[in-house]
Amino acid sequence: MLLSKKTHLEQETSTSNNSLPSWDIFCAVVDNYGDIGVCWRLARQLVAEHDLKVRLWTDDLISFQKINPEIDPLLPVQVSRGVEIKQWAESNMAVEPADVVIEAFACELPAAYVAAMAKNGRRHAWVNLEYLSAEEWVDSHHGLPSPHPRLPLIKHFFFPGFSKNTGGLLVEKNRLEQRAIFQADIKLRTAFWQKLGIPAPEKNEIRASLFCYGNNSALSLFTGWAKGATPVTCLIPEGVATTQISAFFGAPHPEEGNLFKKGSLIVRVLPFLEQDNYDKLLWACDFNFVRGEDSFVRAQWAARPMAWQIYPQESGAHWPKLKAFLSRYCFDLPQSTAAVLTTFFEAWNRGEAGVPDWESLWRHRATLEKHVQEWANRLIKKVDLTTNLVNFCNNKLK
Ligand code: TRH
Repeated sequence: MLLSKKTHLEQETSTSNNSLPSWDIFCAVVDNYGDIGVCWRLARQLVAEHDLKVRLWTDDLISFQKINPEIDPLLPVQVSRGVEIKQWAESNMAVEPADVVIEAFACELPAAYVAAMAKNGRRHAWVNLEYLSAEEWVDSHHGLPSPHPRLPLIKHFFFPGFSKNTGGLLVEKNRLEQRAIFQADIKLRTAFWQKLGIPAPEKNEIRASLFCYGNNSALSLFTGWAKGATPVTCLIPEGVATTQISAFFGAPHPEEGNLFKKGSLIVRVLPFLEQDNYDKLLWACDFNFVRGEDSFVRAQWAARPMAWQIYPQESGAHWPKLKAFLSRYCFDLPQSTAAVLTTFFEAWNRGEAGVPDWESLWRHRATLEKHVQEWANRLIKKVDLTTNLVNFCNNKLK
């Protein structure tokens, strides 16, 4: 018998426990993939680990499809990994609000939806999930209320962060154990490279992933790697650093599947990977260049040395955020390593020519490799963001 779409959806999502609160997550994609990247991780963790019924509303299914190939950008409603995914469009909005409503990154809920929350007489937990920052002020702002100016509703601010007074960081249960198994097992890693159609690394090769914003420092990095004595394979997702790849290799339109070689350096252009496979890429590389918010957090769970390009803000507001992170991250490092790492991060973020100085940084490889393990083990001791958020919202519903 053919099932109607609605019945089919109900069946697919019906495994969630009906006595638990329902969740709506709203995600407007400002640009790039971080907004949907964070919301997608949160949504599927709520379903997989907390057995909750979750709707994820987004206005950009095309970006979503890049990190989750199951998504059909033409469907107004669909289910993936037990999450009901809804296109955030006027025509799709006639719904009863969920018990918990997450407004990701101050994306502003539809007025009619907010009015319905106020009108239906039920209690709602309404949370603005903020961007991640390592700055100290986050501790005192996490959890603060913001009463609606007209309606009997209170929105609360929920801040991810690095200290135990914040909402914590997104991390799935057993993720670090899975990573450790993967990193210790050459067969798993070889199978992963095979799946990507890439040979496993040579014995003394350095393998790096590179995900950045338009960054001219990449040219200096390529130059240093190409001239160096050690073979380097740099894996870059399609659409990233294309200007720099073009300029360095004289390739007009670098695209997925391309391989470029100069001296000791090989650059391979990868397709965008499904989010869990991107995690594995970070686990499998010796060094990861990451950016924004979500890849930055995943690189920390990967426990591999990394460099972060923070999302640049016109006013320069990103610099104190970068410094705040570095002061936490470098706290336990020997002074000489901390100094080299800080210089490297700052140069990478300024996009300067001539720097960053890879050679100097890599001399500290052993110290960095030990440090990133300890850092990840320390961070994981704080409760994960999703569990914190579930507890926070359950309290607001009481
Ligand atoms: O794409 P980003 O630059 O996103 C940014 C930041 O979130 C920034 O803070 C925000 O203000 C801005 O968007 C609007 O970088 P980020 O945060 O690392 O997000 C990338 C997502 O894409 C992340 O979830 C990982 C995922 N990804 C894959 O799933 N596969 C891939 O191959 C790659 C390269 C990334």
